[in-house]
Amino acid sequence: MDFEAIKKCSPLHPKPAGLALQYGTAGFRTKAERLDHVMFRMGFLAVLRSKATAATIGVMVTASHNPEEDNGVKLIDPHGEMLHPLWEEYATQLANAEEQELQKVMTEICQKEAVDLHKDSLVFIGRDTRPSSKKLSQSVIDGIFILGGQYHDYGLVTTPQLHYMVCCQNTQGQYGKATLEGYYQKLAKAFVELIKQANSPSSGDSQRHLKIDCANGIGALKLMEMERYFPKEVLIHLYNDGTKEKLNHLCGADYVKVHQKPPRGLDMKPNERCCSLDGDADRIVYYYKDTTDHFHLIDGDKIATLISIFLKELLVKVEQTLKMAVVQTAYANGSSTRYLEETMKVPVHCVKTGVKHLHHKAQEFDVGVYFEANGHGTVLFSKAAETKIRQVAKEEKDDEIREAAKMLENMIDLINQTIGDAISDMLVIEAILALKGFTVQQWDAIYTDLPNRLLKVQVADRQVIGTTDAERRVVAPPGLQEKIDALVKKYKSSRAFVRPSGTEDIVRIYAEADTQENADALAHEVSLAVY
Ligand code: 16G
Ligand code: ZN
Repeated sequence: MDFEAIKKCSPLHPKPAGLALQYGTAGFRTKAERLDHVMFRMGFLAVLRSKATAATIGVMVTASHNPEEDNGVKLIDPHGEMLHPLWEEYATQLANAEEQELQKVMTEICQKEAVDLHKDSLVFIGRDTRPSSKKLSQSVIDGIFILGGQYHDYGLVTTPQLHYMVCCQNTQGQYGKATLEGYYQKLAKAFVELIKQANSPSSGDSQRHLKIDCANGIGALKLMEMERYFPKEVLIHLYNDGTKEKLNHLCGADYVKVHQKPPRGLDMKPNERCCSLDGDADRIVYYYKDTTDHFHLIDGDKIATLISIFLKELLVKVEQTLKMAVVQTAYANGSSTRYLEETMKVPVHCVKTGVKHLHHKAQEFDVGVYFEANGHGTVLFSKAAETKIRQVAKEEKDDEIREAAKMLENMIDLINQTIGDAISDMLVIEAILALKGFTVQQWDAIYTDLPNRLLKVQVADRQVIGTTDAERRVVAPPGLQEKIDALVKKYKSSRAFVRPSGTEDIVRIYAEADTQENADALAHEVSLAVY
């Protein structure tokens, strides 16, 4: 490592005095103007990680659904998954090291991880549409350059697209081609094949319309690029495309989910199917309003349910021994868990918030469907399941079974298995709705959500709250869980939990009950207990 060069360049990306940041659930996130040194240093870390794994590593510059003034960065591991927890630690140490400590911290990482500095390295870089992202990604490149690493800058891409590129590159093209063209072609081919298997849409209209709120972000650009690959049966209409308004401002998947109301900038007629992406297009929620102007949100739980129904019907025909499960977090609506377990007889597992926990658990099954209620999710197919499905699709003599296997095969190709992907999920959902002849109302009616409320409170130190049982119970401070238990008992069909946020300096409160008034009241009472 050329420490002289590092010493010379590092002051060009100075760390603001006293600033300490943490690599959180989805990397570093804060105001963009505080992140230049972090970006530069993540360039270093990506090179070291690439050498340590002898694989290509990704660096994505984005702050997802956060305000336009924020930014963030996260590293992507070789199979397109989130960064290894040990390296999250290193990332924090490196980001917070004072100038004169940099050499020591880097040497320690190299020693602990036995990094061979003579090895080659390759880093893929991507960024969202924030005004600050271009300059910040240039700082990542500066860091890579100083360590003599190779890089490829994909420029403007969605987060899931960069995860996809990293996975393609490290599997020597087995997962697909590591280009945007390759991504669009793979998804479009699978989507067109699936749509072909659908009978004409139940509405009688030969075209299916979908209105998309793009959160004024990257999703709009990428959907425009992809549109020419779509079959003519599907017509998408883009709103909040970033040409007029600010990123994530009063729109996007997070806004719609949290406020349970439509985004600004999308004119919605009764019973029209609409959806919202978030700022880096890794989340999606659907919604519509009925003829009485009542807003219906179809969140990640209902997406998971729709996908599970579809997959289960096919798996029963193709190969009954394949084990399917759904992975959720504590935020999953109680009605969804109940429907999946009791009506569908699908095992459901609850894990801690954050994609890496869901992804990890879903890997245990032949078919692991995971979704957070906020709309982030995907489906993972084990190697064994994929091999079996492809074999049946090719060799099976019975037409019905072979057709079912072919649908599953196309689903495998259509879903982005590296991470939740709003564009890929949207195509999966559109295909399933078309294949099942479902309207958005029929989908919504699968089960009725329990009324719920999400609140956040500011406390002196959110880390004093310790949780267990996949964040559903608190173990600290003493007495808090007993208070919550007593409050929950006051309401029918109720449930409540609190957890420290992994992305903001706040504590989140979630409550569910038989009526909206009760859910609101319970959430409020729990928030008072937290203070
Ligand atoms: C991050 C997570 C998301 C999670 C959210 C929770 C990833 C890629 N993203 O955005 O999955 O739902 O954090 O935020 O893991 P919170 O801890 O502030 O509630
Ligand atoms: Zn996101």
